[in-house]
Amino acid sequence: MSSNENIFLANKRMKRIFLTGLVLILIFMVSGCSKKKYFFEKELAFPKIITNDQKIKLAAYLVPTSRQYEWQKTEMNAFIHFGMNTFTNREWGNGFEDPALFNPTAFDAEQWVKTLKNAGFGILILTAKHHDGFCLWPTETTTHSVASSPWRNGEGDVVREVKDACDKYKMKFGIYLSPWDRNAKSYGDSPQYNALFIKQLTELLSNYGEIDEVWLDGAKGEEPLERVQEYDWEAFYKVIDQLQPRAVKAVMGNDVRWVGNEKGFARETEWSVTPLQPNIDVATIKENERLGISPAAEDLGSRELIVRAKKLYWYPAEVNVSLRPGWFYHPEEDQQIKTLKQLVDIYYKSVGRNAVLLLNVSPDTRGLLPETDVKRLEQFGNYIASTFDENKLVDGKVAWTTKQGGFREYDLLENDTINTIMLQEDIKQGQRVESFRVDAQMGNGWKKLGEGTTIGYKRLLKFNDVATSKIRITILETRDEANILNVGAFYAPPTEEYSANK
Ligand code: FUL
Repeated sequence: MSSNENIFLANKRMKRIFLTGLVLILIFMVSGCSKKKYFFEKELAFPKIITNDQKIKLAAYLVPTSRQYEWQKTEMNAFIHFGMNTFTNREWGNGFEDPALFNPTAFDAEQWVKTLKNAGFGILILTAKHHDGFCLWPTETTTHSVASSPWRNGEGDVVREVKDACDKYKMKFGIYLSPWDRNAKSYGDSPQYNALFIKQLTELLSNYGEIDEVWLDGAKGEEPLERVQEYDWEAFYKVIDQLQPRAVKAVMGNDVRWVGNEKGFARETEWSVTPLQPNIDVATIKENERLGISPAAEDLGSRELIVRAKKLYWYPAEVNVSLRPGWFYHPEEDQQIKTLKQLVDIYYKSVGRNAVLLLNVSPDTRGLLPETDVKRLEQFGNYIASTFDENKLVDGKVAWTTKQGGFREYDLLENDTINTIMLQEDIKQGQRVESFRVDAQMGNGWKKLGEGTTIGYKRLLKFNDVATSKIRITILETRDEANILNVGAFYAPPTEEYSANK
């Protein structure tokens, strides 16, 4: 071994000893020996010498970055799939489509944005480029774009019009830019295509103002061997972080995680604290394999998993699901729009399970959201707003902290019928609650309304209608002192009745 190598190893050892010491000091601080609280933002590497209990305790001190927190607060976002596939009636184009096919007859981005904003959606994410490679903005990287289409005589820019409408109606904006590109000639020549992709990202993230989310899709279909592409994720991340430091990077990005299905449901137990990371390099792929985890895994955050992990991340779930069976518009699906009942169920199982809902809508060949879809979105937005606008509890917003087993009672404003309880943890102090229980006072005693596992940013518990004047929330298990931020009681009317009356 050369003396250089010796110095290198000694430095490495010193660094490890130093980091271990640092983490141990932090453990000491979070163990209650210090009044001041310390948190780990976004990621946390465990030192080698640490007990299982200490690992669980540290997991309770992992918190979101401010952009992750802002994103979580949006609760409901909208996806828009619009592009070449809208005109070819396909879900996945092959990249050989003639740009002349792209010609919406009554394109109106304001109609999309007004509808979505009124329905309560926070960010609008547009498919700037899908797998077929057709770009909805006049890019310098390819002629396969709106600039070669007859729409607005080749002078149009869908991204610009949607972003302008978002600014006008105060909606946040995000982009979906598919890494898989079936049109780009350079696809498969890795450095060359990566440079093209970076140029596309740069155009979109430099020329359209504030961008709040960049959706990096993981789909990569079968391609001939000479077109197998190695993406340079690290470089993509750098461009996004530099140009739009407030944007979250989703799915193949490391700020927001794909929930693992496209049905609209998060898990009953949904942890934002997890060892999972997107499969962007060999080391990450190996670590995910060692732990046996993937976005669709049943368990992403249990104590058993944490004990086996080397690192943990704040990596919250996003639930993407479409209002129609497909992502793009297909006339034959006009009768298959999700019912209000299905949408409300999705809301309870996404927003109500510590995830953010990303509901997709599909403008048609006119460039408009079909009237039936607009009506359904209106109905859904009104249902959610009217159900959750009025909290029936006195002092629901008074924050409290408790150890395992602690509880708090809440009076209702008046004796009233309820069927939903909403709970929120203060995730700025971590996600900690592992199980809770809700009871209602009935006569002289208490009746159990239900129980659940994780809370996180928001948890909704649904039960049969009950008339009561007092409820009790008990924190059964928690990884450290639980910080409850907000509790609500609501009455959600039957969706059938609601649909008939509105
Ligand atoms: C997937 C894509 O392959 C679908 O076409 C769609 O865009 C969906 C949201 O993501 O990975």
